[in-house]
Amino acid sequence: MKKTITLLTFTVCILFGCQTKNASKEIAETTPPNIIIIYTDDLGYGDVSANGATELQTPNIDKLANGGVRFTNGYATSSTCTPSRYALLTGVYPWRNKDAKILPGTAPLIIDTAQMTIPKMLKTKGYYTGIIGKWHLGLGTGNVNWNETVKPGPNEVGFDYSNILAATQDRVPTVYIENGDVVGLDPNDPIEVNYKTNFEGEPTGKDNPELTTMKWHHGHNNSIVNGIPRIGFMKGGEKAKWSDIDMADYFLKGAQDYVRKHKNEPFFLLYTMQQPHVPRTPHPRFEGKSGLGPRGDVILEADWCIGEFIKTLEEENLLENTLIVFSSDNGPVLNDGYFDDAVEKVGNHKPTGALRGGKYSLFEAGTKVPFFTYWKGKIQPTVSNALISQVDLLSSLSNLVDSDIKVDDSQDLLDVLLGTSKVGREELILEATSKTAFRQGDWVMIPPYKGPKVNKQVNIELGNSLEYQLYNLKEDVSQQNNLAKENPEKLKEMLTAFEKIRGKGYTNVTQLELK
Ligand code: NG6
Ligand code: CA
Repeated sequence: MKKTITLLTFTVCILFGCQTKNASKEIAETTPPNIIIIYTDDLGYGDVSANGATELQTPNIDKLANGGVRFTNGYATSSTCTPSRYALLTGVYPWRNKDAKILPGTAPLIIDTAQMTIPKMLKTKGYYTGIIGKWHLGLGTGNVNWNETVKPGPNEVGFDYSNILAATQDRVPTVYIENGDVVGLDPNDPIEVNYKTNFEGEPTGKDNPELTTMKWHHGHNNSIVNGIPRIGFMKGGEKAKWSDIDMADYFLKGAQDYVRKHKNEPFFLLYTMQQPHVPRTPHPRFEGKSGLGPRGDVILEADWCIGEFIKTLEEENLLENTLIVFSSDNGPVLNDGYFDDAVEKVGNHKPTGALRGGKYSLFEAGTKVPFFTYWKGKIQPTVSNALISQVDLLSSLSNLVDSDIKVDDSQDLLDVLLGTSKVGREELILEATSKTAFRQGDWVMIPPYKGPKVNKQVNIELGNSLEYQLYNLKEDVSQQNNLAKENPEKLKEMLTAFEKIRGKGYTNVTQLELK
């Protein structure tokens, strides 16, 4: 059908000399474009100078943001990692999958191998697909034996190539896994991982602080690797353990090698960077460079990596035929479990920008993240206020490559991604540790939830309240004025629309407790 229309338009244009063209379709004519998603970990809306940061400069990320579409209403689906990554890859809201929550390193794969994913969709169109970086979507089916090929994992849900860290930089196993195999594993020194009990005789952050070079603040007091106490216990695999300070370079090189190797075929790359998640371990080249402590330093490091990566794309003449999407899996946090000066040295830097909340929060800073699309010579630089979510990538990219695959929660917003339309979604469900809120137009409604108002350990407001909350983001982007009481009509309208998608039984508050 699409082809017939294109042919018709083409014929009509030859006959009558068309001046106006369907912009996004014309863009897609340079088919098939390579597609790269650069996905950072815990980078806040305000952590990027293109989004207004003044205390730290991110010139390479800015190049994407200012040379493409810079979204001011671009969302991760969740304010934590696993659910956001799940939705990005599958086009399904994370709250539909009860397992889509922060996973231990031993968790089984939470994507059904029969489920549609971005890489699977792209493979139907002849793409080579790869992921390099953080995974955190579970591996195997239960008891993983890390000394054999670990599966199912990324390669079973659509990736031809994978080189990943299993969960997070602060969780064991602290090894890279390439196409299911631990990189550099010595069979005589097998790896064992346990999240409940330690292995006899193995030191821990809790009992052996003298062996740590980074101190834990909350959690993070199990096995010690490279002087850093982690979450979870691990034994063996000495030679295979990653070097934290070299991780950024390792993944960058992987991403560069990947594009060089696959430049002659359409490729997809999901480059999932570990920065600025804890533990923040900048390479010595970046140590002290931001003046904001290690958190700022690793943001500079990530920005540098992106610059080097773009250089590679330029050198290989790939930039004109590659769509780059840049985003982050959730909002920012300063102290996420280690004493690393993130709080002490933040100074005037505002990782959340003007937004309320942060990582783990139902408030805006939890899910509204840096979101940019860049395609040299194809996307015209613009700022877009259109509402868009990472869950929309599957159906939008599907349209880009002329595939018919669509997933219900994922809206086809290709024109919005390419900047030729500024009409985004009408509504979006936002999620934070299994609690959900609702954005519609300029409004956000947060239903009542029991729970602490502030997560004291990370010092972030979570959005819990026994009252309904209603904010008009156009007038109040910082969510300071709860309009629920003075606007009962709007509240009711939002609640009805929310429950139509979300169903009932989403809150832990009963009618009696409502204020
Ligand atoms: C939390 C960790 C935090 C971080 C987070 C996952 C503790 C006390 N906190 O449980 O440090 O690892 O999980 O972050 O252990 S995420 O970005 O992958 O969702
Ligand atoms: Ca994250």
